[in-house]
Amino acid sequence: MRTLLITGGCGFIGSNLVRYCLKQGYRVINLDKLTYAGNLASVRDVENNPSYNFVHGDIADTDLLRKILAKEQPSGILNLAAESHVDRSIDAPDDFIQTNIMGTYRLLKATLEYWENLDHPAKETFRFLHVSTDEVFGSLDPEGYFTETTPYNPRSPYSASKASSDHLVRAFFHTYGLPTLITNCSNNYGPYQFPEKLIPLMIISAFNGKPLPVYGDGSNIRDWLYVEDHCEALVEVFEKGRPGETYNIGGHNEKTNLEVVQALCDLLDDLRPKGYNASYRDQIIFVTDRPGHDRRYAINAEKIQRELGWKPKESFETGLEKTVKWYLDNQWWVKEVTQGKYNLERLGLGNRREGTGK
Ligand code: NAD
Ligand code: TDX
Repeated sequence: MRTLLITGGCGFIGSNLVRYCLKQGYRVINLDKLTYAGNLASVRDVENNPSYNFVHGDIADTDLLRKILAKEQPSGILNLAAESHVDRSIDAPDDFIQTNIMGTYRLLKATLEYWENLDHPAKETFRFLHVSTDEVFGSLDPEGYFTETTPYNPRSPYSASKASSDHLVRAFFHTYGLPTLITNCSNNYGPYQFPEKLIPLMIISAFNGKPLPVYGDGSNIRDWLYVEDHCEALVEVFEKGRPGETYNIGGHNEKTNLEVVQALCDLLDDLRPKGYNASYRDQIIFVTDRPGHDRRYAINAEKIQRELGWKPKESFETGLEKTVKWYLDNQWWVKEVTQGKYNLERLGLGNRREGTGK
């Protein structure tokens, strides 16, 4: 049984990936710092699985990393640990610099030390997969797509920190020969996403009779991918990708934010009708735009389809319906992960910048 070290496995994509890898027959070590976005509730269903082990810790803790690697002898690392919310990076960039840049660097350094001392054939088959975002490429006009050769042009503290980490990963491949892979993925949605992000925030706010705040005029475009499709793509890249390469992952689902929010309202109107001709759409309001709001993201995912045969299974309609039903059925989870941490308030106006910068 091959062992994987997954970092950030108590977050949204990480917890879905932990479940997926266990189903694929891997042994999984989950290293997570349990920030506001990381919750043991998201992996409760696997905590007693004998092939699963949780370690509470930081990817920037070199001593801890050395101990985990020496003890668990993983045949690969999938790095998902990160600060991931653009709005929070506007208010308080420090944690983004610390975890996304310094954390990735320390993880790379400890991994290199471990990999250099591996014997044949473990050394040849070892892989370090760094999970990144399409936001490193910047913002698109109405035409065109991000490809793997699109120049980096990050525009938020979040995307700049992710871009830096991608560069470090590539540097470790070219300089030291560490067998790395990078994936750049579009917006994910699905179960276990922290309710600060657009789709869960709108579902939960709608259901609780709160306003649905659409930034600007709602015409910004995102390319949506169901999280389980992303997990499948990550394992394909991990198992079959060529070291040193980058793979774009996308859902071929470009939607304006207003279209997404309206689709959610229509699903809720069917699943939990308000009655008397009222619609959840009545709760939509337009609010001050996000500072530096990227206009459009859209992924060209031909490379991963051509080379690895991956394409998404879920359509936006089927994925969104599954997601809405999941949030309606799992309100215990929402309560548990938000309690004392987040009250669905507006973030990222940049008017309460925090952090010491030290
Ligand atoms: P998330 O915020 O839901 O989860 C991040 C997890 O990392 C949490 O469990 C948190 O506790 C953990 N973590 C944070 N700092 C840590 C540290 N220093 N050490 C160990 N653990 C730490 O994020 P997500 O949406 O699941 O994203 C996962 C990864 O995928 C990120 O790298 C993100 O940049 C990338 N990504 C996300 C999306 C998306 O739409 N959500 C799209 C493309 C790429
Ligand atoms: O209340 C809101 N109203 C609104 O109009 C929120 C929270 C968001 N938005 C808009 C902003 C974006 O155009 O919706 C869009 C999606 O916003 P987020 O869910 O914050 O995601 P985004 O900023 O696009 O970034 C996401 O996708 C790429 C993830 O958070 C990143 O981690 C990932 O890298």
